[in-house]
Amino acid sequence: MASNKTKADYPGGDKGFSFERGEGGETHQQASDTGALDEAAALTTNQGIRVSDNQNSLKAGTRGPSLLEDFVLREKIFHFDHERIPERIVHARGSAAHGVFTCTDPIPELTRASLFAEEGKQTPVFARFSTVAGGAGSVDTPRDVRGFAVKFYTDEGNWDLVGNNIPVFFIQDAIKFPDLIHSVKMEADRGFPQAASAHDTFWDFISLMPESMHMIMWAMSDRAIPRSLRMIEGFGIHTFRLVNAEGADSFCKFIWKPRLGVQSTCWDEAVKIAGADPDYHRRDLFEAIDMGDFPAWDLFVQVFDEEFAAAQPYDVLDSTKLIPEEVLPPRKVGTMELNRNPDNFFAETEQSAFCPANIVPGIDFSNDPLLQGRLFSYLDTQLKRLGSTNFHQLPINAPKCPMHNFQRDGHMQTMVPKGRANYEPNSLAENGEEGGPREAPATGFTTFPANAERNDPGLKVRERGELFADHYSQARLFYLSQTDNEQAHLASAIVFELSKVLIETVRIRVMSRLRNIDEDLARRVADGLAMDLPPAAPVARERVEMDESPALSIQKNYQPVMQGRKVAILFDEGSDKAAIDTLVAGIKEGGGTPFLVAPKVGPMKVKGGTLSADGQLAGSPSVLFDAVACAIMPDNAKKLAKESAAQAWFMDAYAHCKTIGYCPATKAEILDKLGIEPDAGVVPNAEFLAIAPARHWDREPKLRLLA
Ligand code: HDE
Repeated sequence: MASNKTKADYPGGDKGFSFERGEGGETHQQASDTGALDEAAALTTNQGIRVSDNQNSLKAGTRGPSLLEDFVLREKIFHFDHERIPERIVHARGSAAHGVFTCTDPIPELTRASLFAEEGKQTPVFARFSTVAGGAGSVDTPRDVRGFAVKFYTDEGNWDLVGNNIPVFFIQDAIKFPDLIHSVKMEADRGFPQAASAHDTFWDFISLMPESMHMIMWAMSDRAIPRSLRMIEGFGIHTFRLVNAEGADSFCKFIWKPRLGVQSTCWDEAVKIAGADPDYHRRDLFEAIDMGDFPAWDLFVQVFDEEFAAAQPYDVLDSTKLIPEEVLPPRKVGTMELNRNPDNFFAETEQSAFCPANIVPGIDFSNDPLLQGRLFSYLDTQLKRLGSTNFHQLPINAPKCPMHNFQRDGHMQTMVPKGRANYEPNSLAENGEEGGPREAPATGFTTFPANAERNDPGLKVRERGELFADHYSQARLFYLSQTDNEQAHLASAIVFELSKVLIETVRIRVMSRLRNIDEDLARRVADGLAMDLPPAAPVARERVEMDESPALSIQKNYQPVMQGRKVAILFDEGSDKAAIDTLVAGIKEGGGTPFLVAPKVGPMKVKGGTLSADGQLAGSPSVLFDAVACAIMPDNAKKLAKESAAQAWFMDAYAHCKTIGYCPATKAEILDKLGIEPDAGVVPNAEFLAIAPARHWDREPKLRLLA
């Protein structure tokens, strides 16, 4: 049968092969391969056999059955059938990039870790950001915690700092992790909802686990709906230990702070982004790096000793507690810049294997029972996912410093060790043979000897530290440290989530816990649900009052800078190019990215030339941008006023409290008719650039009934 493909239809068709249609209609593929085809250009099987025809399987006659001997077909389909590997049970949806960590403020007095030894010392890194609950194909903007995992390829081995964008966690002990994750994932019988915590089983579990209340405050806050992965903080969460060259130790928490500041979306915006661009965060990270706008974070440490720890009203081994920055100011040690996208998503992002147990000399663990459980889990999970104990040999996981030992064989072994020395000690060197590596007592990793607390008799128990029982003090600290607007977002998020909970007793139980955090919060949630407030739940340990921590608020620390922001300009036929050019230049000058939106994408005639849009109006809703402006002629504005995509464009920007820059025709024909009144953030184009990246939250009460 004739194929109707021609050379141009085939990728690589211009690289030496030509596909020609034969006379009379039958196809024959004619390779311009005279044997001189270079190695890279020739398509081969996995055995290196050159493939002459990649379009047709081998058949017994033109219309006959396919033949089993077709090893080209069989190999190709066999490999395809096995392309998927198990996705991560948590953090399945992720995006990653390569970069470099530069030590800016060495801390040799605290740690012998080589990456912190000298100013200017550079260490390659690979960072992967993720959501927790959804599958690998789920959307990027659900309400969820974001994973923030960094692999440092140090010259003394790999160190993985596997953290989140929230400094505390839901549970105190690893033994509860499978329960937590089962409860938040899609429900077991129905397979929904995906990537969402707003359902019965999650809130049922949470309501029965008062230790989760602090984390719930964070998860219901705007932290859980970030604007960009480039604008999230990162936290190692657990207390770790630093050990210096003399063997002296200190405790330490790790914190990443984004150079672009922390910024979040609002809930309505996050929901709409999920529809407009399910890959929103992945695309944002990829495009920023691709255009050379490299995201950067500063790494800080909070360093303390046993005495400090003993003086706090909480246990530093409890992962549901943080150390307020105002109490213990973080100290900067270096900067991470992500500057290279992976070449291949599967080989790098998907196969990257992080493990909190990967530490280097100078860093050690604490007895945090959540951390201790993680030390087991990750290695185990890699074997399941990557299928071999040799997963460390994959390029993305391999250390960049020398690595040799006597571990041998196993599935997919890629190393080819020479000689007989596969055991230690051996005396083969005395026989003139290769003896292999030896222990390094002076420079090798040695575990810090402290075990439990000094006065702990160390009996085997299934118990928690006394202070672990205070579940509410820090939840209250977080809530009270937020702005009024942030508190309203938080209360509204709980109302939204509980409104999706169908079991009434669960809602009631959650409210009974909220009363122990803050009466006002509990009242707002009860009002939002139109339910009565239940009595407060009994508490295991009385709350202590803590000083507010402004560092916990996004809005109190927000710096409206253009750097790293994406700003859209809507235009149409006949628009004034000079006005658009001015806006574009101003956005670029501030380090932002302009994006032209028009009803059509092709080149359009405008006053002063032609312009092509970067995106079509219906496919480029304003939720995808940080701020919007426009330059439209009166007739076109009249036309656009009837277009629902244009109406939604402005209404959403307004409702999401963004800055809107307007031209006279847009104001008269569109904004006025939509009821969008000028305010501090709805301004003529001439005033737009100065305030573009700001969010105008004081507009919100006019637009939305918040709890
Ligand atoms: Fe994880 N976690 N986790 N986790 N976690 C995994 O390891 C686990 C916890 C975190 O981009 C898994 O390779 C247990 C806290 C990140 O590839 C698994 C417990 C924090 C990532 C696992 C926790 C994290 C993971 C799944 C309770 C913040 C993604 C796939 C003790 C400090 C890393 C994998 C990446 C991934 C287990 C709790 C962060 C199953 C048992 C707390 C960022 O091993």
